[in-house]
Amino acid sequence: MDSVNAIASPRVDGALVLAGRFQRSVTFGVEQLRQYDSVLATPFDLRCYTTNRFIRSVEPYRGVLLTTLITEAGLPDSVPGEFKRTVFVAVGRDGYIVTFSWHELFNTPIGESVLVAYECGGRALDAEDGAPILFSGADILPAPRHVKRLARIEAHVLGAMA
Ligand SMILES: Nc1nc2c(c(=O)[nH]1)N[C@H]1C(S)=C(S)[C@@H](COP(=O)(O)O)O[C@H]1N2
Ligand SMILES: [Mo]
Repeated sequence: MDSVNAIASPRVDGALVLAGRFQRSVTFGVEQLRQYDSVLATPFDLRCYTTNRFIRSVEPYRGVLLTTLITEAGLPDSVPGEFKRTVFVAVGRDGYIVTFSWHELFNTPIGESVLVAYECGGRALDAEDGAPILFSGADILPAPRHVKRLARIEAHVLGAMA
């Protein structure tokens, strides 16, 4: 579904907040996430980047594309073209952070498999499973950008250093 059922509201526990240099701040609970078109990921092996350790095999995730949520919040547009120098910072409840650029999400195939997942192998994910999970399906080693308990997506518009 395209229309917004996302509510601009104060943070609710377990909800995902998009804030910073978006056109508006938006909060999504799982029920809101489920109202968008969903994407089914392919199964993969979760493997740590730092140690190359195999963690586990993951059944197909179902979720909403991160680009869909970003589009709901609105890319920055106060200066022409600034949306192209935006980076998105994803933050877990524990403070764990990963980054995405506008280019990789909107101008490369990577963005077509970056999901905020709420289901795995046909079963709803709960908080203990790490829901909602942000996951980048095209990464070489998936564990770093497999963020459990995703809490926030921030938009930052970069400028050149003086
Ligand atoms: N919220 C959150 N997600 C995270 C991390 C973290 O510290 N916090 N670590 C990442 C890294 S580096 C690894 S290797 C895996 C570890 O997955 P596991 O906790 O299921 O073993 O989670 C990834 N997702
Ligand atoms: Mo890791």
